[in-house]
Amino acid sequence: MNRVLYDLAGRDEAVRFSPYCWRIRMALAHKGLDVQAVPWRFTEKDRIAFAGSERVPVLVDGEVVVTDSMAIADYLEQRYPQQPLFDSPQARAHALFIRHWTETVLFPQITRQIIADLVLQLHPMDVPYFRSTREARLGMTLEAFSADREVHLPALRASLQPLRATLAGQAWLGGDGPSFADYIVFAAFQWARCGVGRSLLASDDPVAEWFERLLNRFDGLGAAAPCATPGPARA
Ligand SMILES: N[C@@H](CCC(=O)N[C@@H](CS)C(=O)NCC(=O)O)C(=O)O
Repeated sequence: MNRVLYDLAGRDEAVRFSPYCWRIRMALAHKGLDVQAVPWRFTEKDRIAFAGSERVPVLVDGEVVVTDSMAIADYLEQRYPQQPLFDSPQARAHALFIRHWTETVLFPQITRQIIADLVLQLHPMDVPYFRSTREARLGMTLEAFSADREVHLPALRASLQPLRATLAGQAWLGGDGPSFADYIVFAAFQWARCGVGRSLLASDDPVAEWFERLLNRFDGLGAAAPCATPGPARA
């Protein structure tokens, strides 16, 4: 069956960094499903208009079109019940907490760390759109928002304590094996790793060891993904 994922790309179309799309790349691999991850840029709204969405991920699975990472995970779970992403209704409910923690606690801190570098990696056609929408949201320039990022890095790392404490007692957020909750948090760090070529984790942090294990899952899907090299992107 023809399965396509519209996947956010940088100036270099091989560099894929969306924290929402990475959840789905991992979820598809978890279920052993192949996908063609086609590059999409922020301003190519017309290319996904058929899906009624202005955002990616958009999954086209044969005749079925699904948007929104959580809805895609639910669809995959129902359509391909093998190798569950959630295991139980409770696990799905807990994954929702992880999703909101990731999006409301982690994302803003990661944004501060990476956004001024990320804009350098975008396709030139995306830059004015990205800058104007994000600067309006932040109320300042990307550079001003990121200026004292080093000062804020310890707070980001400290905020990972719930994750660190959980992983001290079990190998994965999902318990004995990774679940969609693991992929949600993994994808947030893959955003920084692929988008700007930086790890935000201290090398001696057990969270870094967990991240490494996820990078190496599925024949190294995450580890093999092309990443931006810090600094302005080459054409
Ligand atoms: N709630 C959505 C959010 C998806 C989302 O925001 N995707 C970003 C890429 S990381 C996007 O497509 N943004 C388009 C834009 O900002 O115009 C999900 O979970 O899939």
